[in-house]
Amino acid sequence: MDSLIQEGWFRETCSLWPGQAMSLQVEEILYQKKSAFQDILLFKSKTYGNVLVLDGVIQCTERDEFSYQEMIAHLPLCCHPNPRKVLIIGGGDGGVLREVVKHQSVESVVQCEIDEEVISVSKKFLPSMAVGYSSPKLTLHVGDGFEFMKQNQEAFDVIITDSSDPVGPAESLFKESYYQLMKAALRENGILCCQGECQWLHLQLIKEMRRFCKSLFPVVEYAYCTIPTYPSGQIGFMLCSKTPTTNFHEPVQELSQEQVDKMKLKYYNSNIHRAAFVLPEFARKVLSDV
Ligand code: SPM
Repeated sequence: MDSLIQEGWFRETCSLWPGQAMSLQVEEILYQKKSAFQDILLFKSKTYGNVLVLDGVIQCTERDEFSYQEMIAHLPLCCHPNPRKVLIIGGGDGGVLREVVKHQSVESVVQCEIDEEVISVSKKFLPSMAVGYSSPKLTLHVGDGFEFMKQNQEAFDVIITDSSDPVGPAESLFKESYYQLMKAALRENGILCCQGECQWLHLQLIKEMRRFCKSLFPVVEYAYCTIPTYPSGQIGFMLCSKTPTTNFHEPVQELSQEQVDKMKLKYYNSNIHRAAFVLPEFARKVLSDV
């Protein structure tokens, strides 16, 4: 892990984005340890606040995390007519949970995170994200998402998978068998939203995921948001619905400006929801083939 930081700069390299690297200037290393599942690094950066890194890859920074966390939560929740029971797989920093519990209709949330160590460092060093852990709506399950879903069929209105990338522990979360499990764990009119990688870097992976999702669900869409500290400045979301009439482009719950302000949203609003599904031509062409 030491080689990740050299001459005061953290550098993020990975085989998933060959030939490019994101660097952040480090002020102080706050935590560095190998858990049972992964290498965990938490450092204070010069301009992006505290930064969580798992296996050498940036998961969130205090400065820009809100775009990803708000979008992965509110895109599916605002497309479901009455989301009451939500399952979050992963998301150990707590940011997605923080967003999900803002919805009044949501009565209960189960968060299933495999690495307890990520939860505890986030509570200590990322309090603005981990704030969700204090919600009375939450049941926290430390364990494997696959096993949890096998035992909880037709139980959830919305499932959100906030995972790391498809190398190492999260690889299986980008496979058809995982989506089959989510389908079985969703209620009849359920919706899912998963970390869906970046159109600039992983278009073929996204295409393959879209292909198998379409064999499982009547409605499948890909959306994206901007975020400076993920590779190429963007990340996407795979959304699937069990209801053929779902139109992901048009939120069924339109948020008024008053609601946006009350929910303290900094990225999501109903217009950015609509815009998130409009793809640049190079991606639209490849994905519309499927
Ligand atoms: N709650 C925040 C956890 C972040 N989960 C997604 C992390 C993805 C990091 N890599 C992005 C690479 C995009 N190609």
